[in-house]
Amino acid sequence: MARYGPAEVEALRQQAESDPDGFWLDLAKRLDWYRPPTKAGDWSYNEDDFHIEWYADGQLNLSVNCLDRQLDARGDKVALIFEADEPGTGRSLTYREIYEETCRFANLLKSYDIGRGDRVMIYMPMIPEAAAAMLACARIGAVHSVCFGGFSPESLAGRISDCDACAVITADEGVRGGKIIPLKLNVDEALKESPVPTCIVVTRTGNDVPMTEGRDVLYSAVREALSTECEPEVMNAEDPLFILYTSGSTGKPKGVVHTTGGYAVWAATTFDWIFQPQASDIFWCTADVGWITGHTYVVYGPLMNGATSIMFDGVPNYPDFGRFWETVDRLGVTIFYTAPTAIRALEREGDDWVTRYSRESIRLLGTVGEPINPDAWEWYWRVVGGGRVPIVDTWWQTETGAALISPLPGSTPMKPGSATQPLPGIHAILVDEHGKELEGAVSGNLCLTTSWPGQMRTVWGDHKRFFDTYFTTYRGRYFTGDGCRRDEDGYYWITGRVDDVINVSGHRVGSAEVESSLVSHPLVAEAAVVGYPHDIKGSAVYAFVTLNAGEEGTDAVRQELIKEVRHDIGGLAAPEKIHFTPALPKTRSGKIMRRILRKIAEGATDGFGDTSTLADPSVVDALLAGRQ
Ligand code: 6R9
Repeated sequence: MARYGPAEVEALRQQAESDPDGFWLDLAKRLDWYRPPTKAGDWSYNEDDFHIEWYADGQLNLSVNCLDRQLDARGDKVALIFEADEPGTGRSLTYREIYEETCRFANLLKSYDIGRGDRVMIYMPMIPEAAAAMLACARIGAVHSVCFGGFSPESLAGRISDCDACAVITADEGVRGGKIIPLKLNVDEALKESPVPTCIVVTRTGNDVPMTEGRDVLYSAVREALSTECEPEVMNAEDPLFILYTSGSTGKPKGVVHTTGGYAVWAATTFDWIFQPQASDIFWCTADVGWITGHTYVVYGPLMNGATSIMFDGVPNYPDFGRFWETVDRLGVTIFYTAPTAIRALEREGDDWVTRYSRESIRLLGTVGEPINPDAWEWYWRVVGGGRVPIVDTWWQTETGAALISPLPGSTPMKPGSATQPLPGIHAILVDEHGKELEGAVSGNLCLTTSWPGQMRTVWGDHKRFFDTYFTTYRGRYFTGDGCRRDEDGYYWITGRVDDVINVSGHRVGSAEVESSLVSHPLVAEAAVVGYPHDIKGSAVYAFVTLNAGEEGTDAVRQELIKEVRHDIGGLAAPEKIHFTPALPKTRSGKIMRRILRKIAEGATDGFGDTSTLADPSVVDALLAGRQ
């Protein structure tokens, strides 16, 4: 039975409205505090008084809430199941084991004099040591920043220097889809550009990797000697917990900062509300810890709730397209949470890959990362879920820390393709381009009018950028960057990004970043990048490129440019299409008219709207002629 049935959810909603402080303080009671907070939120989105704080007088340690706190009741319960790339070759760690591993890691960090407020970069595969590394940072008050293993050395270096990390934790190599990922070699390359004094290397494959004397330490060589106890630091609720870099519509990736107390409360609460974990659940969120979904719903949310969480280090199509469902049966997965892009990719391969497995253990399905088209939703519901289990479509962002719009299974009726309604305490509105709030069934830009505990607190090193990015488009409101439709039942249907962020397979790619990578190539004069609809990826990267005079846009140049983007950012940002054009459509003031580029990328041949402000309207014809 649902713990949050319609009556309980209604009671939460009512309390959130009638007694917000009491509501938020009650949520904080699910954690262990050294000093319980007496204050809930204290915030203002206005420029003259801009600040966001939650539970400011509370003190806690997040690793204690994930680990120590669980030891008495469930020390021998499995906390993490490592599901390795090669099916059946993983291992499990109990709460006591991950506690001890975390303490060892924490002691190792401390031996290098790493402590409160220091930044530690984590560049690892999805192995339990990645979680231990994160939790170890939380234990000693260091701020972790996880960089997804698919990002290039260049991207890693940029992050290391932006947050001035004092150490990197990595693995010798990763293994995904049967292929080796040279993590340590990548780190070595990154460290040439952005050196750090300490690099800890965890063994994953055991293959030889170069080690730099005095800087690199092999974890397996020192592990035994490290104590399995480590006194946790007493952290203030507003002390930073982690930095996670994410792409925005301008410039380099932003270091999104989350703090300890508010993030912990919101991650723990939403995991409980949305997944309603039972003691015997085996929870599988397929995300990598390099993304916010991995932080909140692979590591912190499940562990704070004493759940068993799977860390999946593979891909959906290895060794074959049945991987997810074979694993579900083998591990007895009860809750399965993945991205629409994976669902679409699997749907295309046919039902047989799914139906040859029983999947009878599954009681709840979830999606996250991008809008799910009703067709894919239906397939997920009918074929994967056998038409018998609810689907939670959870809308949220790196910036929001945890889910904000989502059904609560058992009390929110579902509609295929809709993330349904804001969670209790969350105030979502739609505004027009002038910021006027729109009522009723309508489409607009999605904003939040009030703060919530899991809200990001700043952009690392650039507080002004935080304010400018999120609070100036519509004064006094947090703007999500998403477009959204609300229907007559008050349900929200996210339509996707309305800014220059491209959501590729549920991962954010900034147009500006790809453009700056392209123009760094010596042959390129100018580039403009937009997203266009893609069957599997949701959106894909479409690059319009103007080469230097006299250069020819050959296939070889195309390959060169793709290589450049892979090198500068990583494979996921690589353009799917490169369209060479003698010129880009610009206004007389020199602004690129992306609206036109988006239309062309979508395949339109007319209907470009008003092109009279273009400096040279004939550019559009040239663009159409140059389409591949
Ligand atoms: C958690 C995460 C955030 C962007 C967000 C939106 C899109 C996420 C969604 C969704 C429709 C959902 N998004 N969940 N769109 N329905 N259920 O994905 O964070 O990587 O920061 O991306 O993803 O466009 O603004 P992040």
